[in-house]
Amino acid sequence: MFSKLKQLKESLSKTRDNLLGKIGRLISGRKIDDALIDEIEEVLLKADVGVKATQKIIDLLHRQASESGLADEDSVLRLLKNEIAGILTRKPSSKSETNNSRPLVWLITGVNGTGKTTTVGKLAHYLKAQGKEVMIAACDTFRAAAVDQLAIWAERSGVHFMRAQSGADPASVAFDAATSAKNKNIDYLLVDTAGRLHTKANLMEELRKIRRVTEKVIPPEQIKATLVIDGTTGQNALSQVRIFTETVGCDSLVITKLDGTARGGIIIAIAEELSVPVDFIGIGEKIDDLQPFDPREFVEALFEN
Ligand SMILES: Nc1nc2c(ncn2[C@@H]2O[C@H](COP(=O)(O)OP(=O)(O)OP(=O)(O)O)[C@@H](O)[C@H]2O)c(=O)[nH]1
Ligand SMILES: [Mg+2]
Repeated sequence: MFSKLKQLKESLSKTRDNLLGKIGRLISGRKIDDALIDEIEEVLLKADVGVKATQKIIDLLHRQASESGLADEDSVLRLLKNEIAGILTRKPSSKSETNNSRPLVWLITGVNGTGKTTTVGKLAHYLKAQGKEVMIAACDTFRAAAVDQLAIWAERSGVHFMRAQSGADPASVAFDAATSAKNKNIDYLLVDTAGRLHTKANLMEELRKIRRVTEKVIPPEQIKATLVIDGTTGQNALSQVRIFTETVGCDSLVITKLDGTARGGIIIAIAEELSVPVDFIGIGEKIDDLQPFDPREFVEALFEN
């Protein structure tokens, strides 16, 4: 049986090697001085930990080195682990955890190809396995093949599925699905939307319309806008969050493709710089390659083989 933590450790292996593996190799047998701390800073920045979180970690290293001395490799790694754990666990609580009304609508947004449709399929599977009634609204009217794939996943998981006809108005599908979900006492309505560049005003307006129309049926506090970020994107992720927040709101994040990337440090940058919680992480292409983001497990997977 493949345990959850083992799955997480395997998928984070490249990030772990790029981040702590590199730092470990760097400091092995060397004196912990300013020059070495500069090199550690470079590793953190290259691993997408972000300027702010990196600065925080580096300041701490300098302080610790001058005050009590950082004797060895282990004390540096221990300090890094504590600091990263501290940054990741400061996450604000997510909207859905505090709301008992149903249905809860998750409006899944994001730029092209980040893994939205795949995430909707995985999420439906995850929630269904927890005994929830789930409906998917496929509001992407551009990618028929992807919608067909999603329909197959929905059927396999035994969840309700509503699709847009090609060329239909995505907002009208969202409206129909919201109405149906309400009548059927569905717990979760997952709305998959087409990928859009956050710089294209007309597409962002379409997203706003999907939200507006859904709010005609479902109270706004039951609607969660969830932005899907590709974990391999690097620092651009931060501006995606900012712009989606301005246009359609951003209540939570899903970070995908953390398997196979060495740039998983982005999740540390996001936690340090933005007040949006990470709800789930995507760690593969299969239907069960999605995990609720657990900061403690994440740190453990990042630090231990
Ligand atoms: N390795 C890996 N691949 C993923 C993950 N999530 C999605 N993918 C892959 O990323 C590609 C794009 O996924 P989609 O779900 O179609 O992305 P999308 O955001 O819906 O794309 P658009 O609707 O075109 O914007 C597919 O090949 C997925 O299998 C993940 O967590 N890990
Ligand atoms: Mg899609």
